[in-house]
Order: sequence, then structure tokens, then C-alpha cells
Amino acid sequence: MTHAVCPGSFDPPTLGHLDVIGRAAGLFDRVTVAVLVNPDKAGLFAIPERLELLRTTTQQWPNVEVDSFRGLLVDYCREREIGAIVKGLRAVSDFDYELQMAQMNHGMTGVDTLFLPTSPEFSFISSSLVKQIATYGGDVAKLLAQPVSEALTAKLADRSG
Ligand code: COD
Repeated sequence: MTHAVCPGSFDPPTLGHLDVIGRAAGLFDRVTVAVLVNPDKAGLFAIPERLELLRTTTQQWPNVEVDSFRGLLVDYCREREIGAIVKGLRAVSDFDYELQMAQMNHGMTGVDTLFLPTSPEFSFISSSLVKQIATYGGDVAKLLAQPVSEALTAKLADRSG
């Protein structure tokens, strides 16, 4: 059985993330979406909220599961016998850093990284830009799945109220 991981911060998950996850689900028997627990970065959404949003928005793919991890991604892969890391590539600017991480991860444990080129309609989307635009009242509903868009609106209303 082929098993891949789609790792990330997912704060919050965007349509770009979901595009990569869905395409990975078509390529592998099993896909784990793994949210990094970063003790140095609180983020806008708490980890359980991100997990819940990912579970809700990936339920159309029965071979996708959602989890969180701490520490090194390669250790997580080794413990769960995950053979591949799947990443989306948005632009050349992503590539330099992603290549370095892929080579480092392969050098440490032999786990390979597969890059899926972003679908053009999602290439400009990032969680950080979505948060920035939404914070200043911009409309980001087209960049997010509906449950994520609603959660973001509620979160920002909570914070300002
Ligand atoms: N279109 C396509 N793909 C996208 C888009 C989009 N619009 N937006 C994001 N993506 C993809 C990217 O491939 C990205 O890698 C992934 O989704 C997740 O994106 P983010 O922004 O949620 O997550 P990042 O980039 O903050 O996540 C970084 C990791 C958590 C994957 C990385 O830091 C990591 O593996 N950390 C664990 C510690 C570790 O092992 N460190 C050593 C590394 S060598």
C-alpha cells in the first residue's frame, strides 16, 4: 500500500492546499494530511481547529486522514512507515526552499518528496495572504472552502469584538 504525507501549517487550509491533497489522494492508496505543531508560532487557528477544518474539507476523499505532528517530519514518516512527502509548488520562489528541504529529508532518512505543480487558478493563494486580506476586510471567500471561510470570518469577529 502506498502512503504519502501532505505536511503543512494549514493556518487556515486554502483551496490551494485542498487541490494538492485531492490530487495526492488520486496518486496514493493512503494520504495523511499532517499539521505541524510549532511551539514557537501560535498561529491564528489553534491546532484542533485546523484539524477539524481539514477533516471537514477533505471528507470527499475516503483515503485521506488528518493528523498533527511535532518535531521532524522525517521522524513522523519513519514512525508511520510513510514512503513519500507530497508538496505543492506555486512558483520558482517556493522551489529553492522546498528543494533544500527535500534534499535534507532524503539525506536524513531516504524519504522522497514529490512536487505537484500548483493548478494555475490557485497559484497565488497562501494562508498568510488570505489572513492579511481578511483582517483588513477584503473578500477571501473565493480562496477558501465554505467552512473555512465561515470559520475565518467568525475568528476575526471574535478577535475584534
Ligand atoms: N497551491 C499549491 N500548493 C500550496 C499552496 C497553493 N496555493 N499553498 C500551499 N501549498 C503547499 C505547499 O507545498 C506547502 O508546502 C504546503 O502546501 C503547506 O503549506 P503551509 O503554508 O500550510 O505550510 P508550511 O510551508 O508552513 O509548512 C512547512 C512544513 C511544516 C511542511 C515544514 O516546515 C516541515 O516539514 N516542518 C517540520 C520540521 C522539519 O522536519 N524540519 C526540517 C526540514 S528539512
